[in-house]
Amino acid sequence: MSDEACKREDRRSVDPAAVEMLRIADREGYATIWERYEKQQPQCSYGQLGTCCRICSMGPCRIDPFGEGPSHGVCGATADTIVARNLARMAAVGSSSHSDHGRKVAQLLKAVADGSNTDYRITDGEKLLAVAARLDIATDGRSLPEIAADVAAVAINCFGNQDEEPLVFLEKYMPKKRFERLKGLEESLYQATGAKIGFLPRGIDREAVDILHRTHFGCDHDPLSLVAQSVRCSLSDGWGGSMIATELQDILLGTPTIKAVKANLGVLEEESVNVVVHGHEPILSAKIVEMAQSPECRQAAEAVGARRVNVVGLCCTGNEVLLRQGVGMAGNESHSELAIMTGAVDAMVVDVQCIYPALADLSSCFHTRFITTSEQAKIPGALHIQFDEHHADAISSRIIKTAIDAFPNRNKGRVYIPQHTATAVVGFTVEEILKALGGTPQPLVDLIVNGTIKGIAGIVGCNNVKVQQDYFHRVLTTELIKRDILVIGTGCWAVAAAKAGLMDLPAQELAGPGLQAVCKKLDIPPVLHMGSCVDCSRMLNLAGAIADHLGVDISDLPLVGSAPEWTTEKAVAIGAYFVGSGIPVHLWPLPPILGGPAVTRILTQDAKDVLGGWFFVEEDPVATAAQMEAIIMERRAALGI
Ligand code: SF4
Ligand code: MSK
Repeated sequence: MSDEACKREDRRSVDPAAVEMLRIADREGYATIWERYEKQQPQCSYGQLGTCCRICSMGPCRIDPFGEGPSHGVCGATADTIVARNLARMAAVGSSSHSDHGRKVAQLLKAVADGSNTDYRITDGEKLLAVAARLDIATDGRSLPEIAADVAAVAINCFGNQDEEPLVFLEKYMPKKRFERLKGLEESLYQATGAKIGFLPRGIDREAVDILHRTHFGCDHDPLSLVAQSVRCSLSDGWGGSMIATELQDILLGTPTIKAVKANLGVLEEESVNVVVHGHEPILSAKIVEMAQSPECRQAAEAVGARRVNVVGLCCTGNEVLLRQGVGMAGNESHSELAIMTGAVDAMVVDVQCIYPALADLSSCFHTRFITTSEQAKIPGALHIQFDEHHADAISSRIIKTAIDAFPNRNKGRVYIPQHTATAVVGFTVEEILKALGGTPQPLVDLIVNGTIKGIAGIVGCNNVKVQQDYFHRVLTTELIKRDILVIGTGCWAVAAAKAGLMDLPAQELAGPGLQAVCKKLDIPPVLHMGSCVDCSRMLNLAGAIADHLGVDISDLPLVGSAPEWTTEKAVAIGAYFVGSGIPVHLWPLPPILGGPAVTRILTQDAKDVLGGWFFVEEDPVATAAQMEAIIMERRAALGI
């Protein structure tokens, strides 16, 4: 079924596999996010505009920005204060989610280095040496565990750093010009106002706690100060927590390489025990993939009449094992319920983030074991098998055994797997991109300078029930490559692009003549999968490599970002650290800031001059592509290219 046919067919999703499953959901009466969304209508317009506050017990207070009601909360807070405080809290939660993920990876690296964890090992020694070099850690004549211990110590210290100096990871990874610009900005604002407004993060934990403190009742009410801290905290995620997660996961689990994989619900196998891994942290899921291939698991699966244990991914945990281990991708966020409805999932194993609590109830309608594993993400109705990385082998074996035990209970008459998969060529880490270019960014720079490629668009983010699933992702991506703009990205967007065939080599034909010729020469698709949400740090590193190579700031480069179909607070943090890094960012659906005119002006206009990056919103994907192209052309003109 073509996209257009799907669009007519079902306003909920443009994905043909989803359309088939939604027909089953309608027939059988399974509740879905779409149905629950309908039941929530009309949603609160104060919430949509960001003007409701329940920070203290004199509230909740709400302000109608159209002048119909009170103009101030009980304490006197304005709409802008309320909007800015809510935004800051979103940025703090999003940053904390990514960064706490990074913390666990740093602790694991420490344990592997000191020998207290033997279930994991240093898989990519070359990457360890590269990270150590970046952090100015001595490597000559030292063993890998010794170097890893130092890398882990620097990373762990970034979380709890108590002094006023900028975060070490940020200082070592951020391009010089961007670092100096943010430092200069702090100084000039201090000289102009006499007040401290910081943009360079100090400690990762500290910046999030700072937001919790300053948004407490009776603290920071200044929209500019609150927005600046939101950016600072988000920068501690992008160049700190997420960077640590990506770099150290590569050391422990291996840096992804380019490979071809399959994406969509058709990766489930009727004759196999299907285990779906879902969430964000690959420390457990990588083990599950490894264990599923062991002779014991294979024999146990055969003993219950299954062909094998087939591990597939969802969301960002899926992206992690997709890129490193070539595991099939069952889908993005909105596919999670649909996967269970196939009746072919024997276990869905979740770690943290982006997991609908509804999955527990839905699983109980089937034989599916819904297994939570993190103390930070427990869900009533789930089977909880506590993960502990010190016993990772044993726990992952137990999880697979649970799935195998569930297989005989499968009602074969209820199994329906939509036969849709697309091939995707994935694994475009900075290392792989540079390798394809001959080891230096120069060929890419040349292609951009001579206009063969106009610029680069980074797309991130989720599925959102307010947008037809994958529609914005597909149309925007197709429109951009048509305009000779290379598209890179992560997260659920990457899954959408993979499912749509946009990451397969035939998609080269959809690209404009310049991009098409380059992709054909390099034998790559025009749309590059760079990983999971924390791997947005890879996009920062690519931007940084090009900027440093040219001796310019990131904000000078023809780069632009988008988070169409965004859902989570993590997307707010990603958008804010892109903006803080000098990259303009498109958002859809509307962020909850429009009730604060000053906040809206700061983020959509003032930020352009101050940071070089800013937010803009647009509902139509074709119009969005046109605006993104216009930004790229404006930057090209400013560079004189
Ligand atoms: Fe209302 Fe002010 Fe309390 Fe918010 S902090 S709930 S605006 S009184
Ligand atoms: S999983 S943050 S829904 S991209 Fe990273 Fe997808 Fe968005 Fe979660």
